[in-house]
Order: sequence, then structure tokens, then C-alpha cells
Amino acid sequence: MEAVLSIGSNMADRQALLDGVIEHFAEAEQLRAASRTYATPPWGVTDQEDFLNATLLVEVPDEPLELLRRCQALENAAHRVRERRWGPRTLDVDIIQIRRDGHELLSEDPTLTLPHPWAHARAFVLIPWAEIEPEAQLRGQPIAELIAALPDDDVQAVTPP
Ligand code: A4P
Ligand code: MG
Repeated sequence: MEAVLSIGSNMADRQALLDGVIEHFAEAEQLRAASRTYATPPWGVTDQEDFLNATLLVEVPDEPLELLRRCQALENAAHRVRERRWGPRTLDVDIIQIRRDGHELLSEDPTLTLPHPWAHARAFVLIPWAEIEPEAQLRGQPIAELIAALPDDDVQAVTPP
């Protein structure tokens, strides 16, 4: 199956933490594409440091929950401490979308909600994603349209290196 991952960090050596995730999938020969790294203002809880964010396309043999465990293991390896929702983190690896045979999986399961419930509203997810998959769709809607519907300020704040 194919999966779109959003990776983010706003603590410690942010770029090295993102690179570690990219290397993990590249070494397994499962990395299909990686966006550049974007600097992004904090979304949700705004009194925290800026993030670096990137989006990856991976192709993995795992079942969806196995991929989630892998993503969480990568977070744990970065010594991530969860203190508050949407708060500062060394590394966040979220599954944005999973596709099988080109069809998007949908899930309401709180353990793994698909697509990621906030993806459509997050410039820091959609803009890097559009860089690697400009024609992608989320719930059948082109991500280019979702980006066009975001507030201009949100879009302009997501800055490439
Ligand atoms: N979970 C359910 N669906 C998914 C999914 N599709 N991918 C569950 C990953 N996890 C999923 O996540 C809480 C639970 O979500 C997990 O147990 C998992 O089973 P968490 O990572 O433990 O908690 P969290 O990340 O603090 O909360 P949450 O709600 O996942 O936050 P987000 O959505 O990850 O947002 N601003 C910028 N600019 N850049 C960022 O990267 N990130 C966040 C975190 C907030 N603001 C940001 C950024
Ligand atoms: Mg998360």
C-alpha cells in the first residue's frame, strides 16, 4: 500500500530528526518521494517554536496499523515526550492518507483515523504534499483546491528553505 506521511519537529535538531525518518524509509527501499523541508508557524497551540515540516510518500508491505506502530516507534526513538495536545514535540509522524490500488482507505477508528482528520485544513501538510504529488486528492477532492481554499496568510507562512 502507499501512504502519505507528514513529519514535523519543533524541538532539538529539527532537520536531523526529519532526516532520520527519511533515512528509515529510504534504507528499507520504501521511500517514493520526499518534499523539501518547510518552516511553518505553529498551528493549534501557537505559543511555541516554529516547526519544520515535510511530507513523504512511502510504499510499504505493512498493514495500516503496522505502519502506525512504525511511525510511533520513530517518534519514540526521537525521545518524544507528549505533554500537551498540539504542543511542542521533537518528532511527529502522522499518517495523512493510505491508498490501496489507488483507492483511499477511510477509517473512523480513533487509533488510526484516515484520512488524518485535520489534513484538509493544514497548509503545513498540504503544501509539501502538493510539491511531491500535485494531482493528489483527499476524500476525492484535489489538494490544489484545498490549498486554494485556505486563508492566504496560512499559505504564505509555509516557507520553503
Ligand atoms: N491517530 C489517529 N489517527 C492517526 C493518524 N492518521 N496518524 C492517533 C497518526 N496518529 C493517528 O497522537 C494521538 C493519537 O492519534 C495516537 O495515539 C494515534 O493512535 P499523538 O501523536 O500521540 O498526539 P499529538 O500528535 O500531540 O496529537 P494530535 O492530535 O495527533 O496532533 P497532531 O494532529 O499530530 O498535531 N503546527 C505545525 N506548523 N506543524 C506541525 O507539525 N503539529 C501539531 C500536532 C500541531 N501543530 C503543528 C504541527
Ligand atoms: Mg500526531
